[in-house]
Amino acid sequence: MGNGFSNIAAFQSLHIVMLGLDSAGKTTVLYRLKFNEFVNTVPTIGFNTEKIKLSNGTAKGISCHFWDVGGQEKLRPLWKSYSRCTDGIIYVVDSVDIDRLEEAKTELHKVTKFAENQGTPLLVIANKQDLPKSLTVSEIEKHLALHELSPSTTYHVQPACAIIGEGLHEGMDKLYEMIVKRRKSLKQKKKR
Ligand code: G3D
Ligand code: MG
Repeated sequence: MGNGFSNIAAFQSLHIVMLGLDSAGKTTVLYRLKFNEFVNTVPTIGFNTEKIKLSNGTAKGISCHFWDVGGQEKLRPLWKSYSRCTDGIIYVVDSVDIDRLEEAKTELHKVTKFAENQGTPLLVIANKQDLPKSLTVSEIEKHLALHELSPSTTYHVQPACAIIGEGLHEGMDKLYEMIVKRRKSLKQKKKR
């Protein structure tokens, strides 16, 4: 029996891709989850990858293979191949970089429209909530026009501060729940 979550934990690790504009905080999120401490980052040229066993919340014990792909414009063509057929997409946004939210929106909508990403659960991390004038979850949701995403894309927006780790485990729990739900519904569809 159980809640269905343990089934996934037992036999595999999840494949998660982390995307977002350069300097949004992706690499800080990655190493915060990996080492549970702040790691000073340098701009990512290419990608970083880490296998991480989540240590908190409902998703505790779940192994995830994270791919943190560079967000500079010249690296964004890589996003398509890295996001293909993943279990979940994490999209990190700098909540104070209002000038680049339109660009962040365009890039996010591009990624979710790829045929291979249809229905892949999306966790938006509204990062840098520690900074003054950071936008709220509903403002980020509006700027990114999340309501315009395909109805098959389930999403959650998580306020966070990656440097101290606040909000990251809550966000991972939400992503995990969405992944489990999707798997269940795909399984049921197959049975029919
Ligand atoms: P990226 O991988 O998305 O390109 P990084 O982004 O993880 O390299 O982070 C870019 C900068 O944002 C870093 O600062 C990092 O410390 C900072 N940062 C990441 N998360 C947060 C946060 O939650 N709050 C604040 N205030 N800063 C954050 P530097 O100074 O090294 O460029
Ligand atoms: Mg980086």
